[in-house]
Amino acid sequence: MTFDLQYTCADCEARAGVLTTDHGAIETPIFMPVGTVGSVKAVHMHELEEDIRAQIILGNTYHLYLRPGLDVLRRAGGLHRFNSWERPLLTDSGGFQVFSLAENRKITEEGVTFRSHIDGSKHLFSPESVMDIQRVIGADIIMAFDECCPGDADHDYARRSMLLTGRWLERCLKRMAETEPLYGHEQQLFPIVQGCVYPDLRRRSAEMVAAVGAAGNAIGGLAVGEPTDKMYEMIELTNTILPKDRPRYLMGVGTPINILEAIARGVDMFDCIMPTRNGRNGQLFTWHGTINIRNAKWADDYSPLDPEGTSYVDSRYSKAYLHHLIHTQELLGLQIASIHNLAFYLDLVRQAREHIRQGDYRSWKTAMVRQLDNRL
Ligand code: PRF
Repeated sequence: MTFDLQYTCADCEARAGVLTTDHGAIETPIFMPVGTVGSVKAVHMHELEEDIRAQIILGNTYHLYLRPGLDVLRRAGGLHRFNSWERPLLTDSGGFQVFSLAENRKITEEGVTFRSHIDGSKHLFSPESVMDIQRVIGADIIMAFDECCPGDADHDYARRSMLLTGRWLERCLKRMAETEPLYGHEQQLFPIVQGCVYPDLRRRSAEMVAAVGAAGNAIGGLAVGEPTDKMYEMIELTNTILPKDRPRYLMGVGTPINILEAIARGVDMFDCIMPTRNGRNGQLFTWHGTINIRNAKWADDYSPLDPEGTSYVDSRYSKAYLHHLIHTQELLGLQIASIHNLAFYLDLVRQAREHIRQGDYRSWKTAMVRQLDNRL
């Protein structure tokens, strides 16, 4: 895996590069649609490739381990073959989902025991088992097993949690060194910086992560209830320590504005359920702000969904039609909204990349943030 940094901004930390994996290249900054169980909800691979122009998608270790399970994934030849996505894949480690979804969680030095949110069955995730599971899933980029501590944790809890994540990272690295990819393509482990909103903890965690010399690094534990300004401050601080010549992935963030602000602070990769989940609830993202398509004001608006949108749904369907589909709970409504929002997020990072290349990212970002903040 290589990362070729092509352009850097003179007046902010934004950068544009190319991350090359055995399944192809990713132009950064990039947004990665979330395909939790191996499918991006309501969206076909063909639409992801041709219309949304996604370059990499995400899967979740926690969900894939529970269903379809490792036997099926192994026999299928890994997730790329199982879901027919031939471009790059990234899997999250379960170090977040186990905390947000599983029941009866118990954290020990060894790992986390939990009960499945699906059938109540009991499981243990450890750094070693999570590396083994991610070998079976076979994503190009796999994430370290971490504890994402809540945004309102006190310093003592956050410190102990960050240090545990550090010890788990050592065990992840050891397991990776002892095992081989199963399907002939390279897999790279990205470590995750934690430390909640405490600068001393963030600094220490980032130093531990930087010392690993990984192919890429992630920033976790943000957008979990802390104030937005704190999030930006932690991103800035962390990126003074993480190596400049490796991609930086901000996990689970965020709104279009969050993404533009984080790019200005040196982040290269993003994922978030917001475009798909909010889309299914009728929230549409546009360059002029967000639309709630359920609102009565759209019932009689026959103009195109988004005249500036880049996907075919934007010109083909009207606002009134999508309003109707969402109100009648038609499956097509979920599809149209998801395609629109994902195409918008990919367009957002493509435009960001173009402005970094042109050298006017900072001023463009300031103007866009003002526009994106509207509710239409
Ligand atoms: N850790 C992991 N996955 C994550 C997060 C984290 O901290 C977050 C936090 N925003 C989202 N997804 N492993």
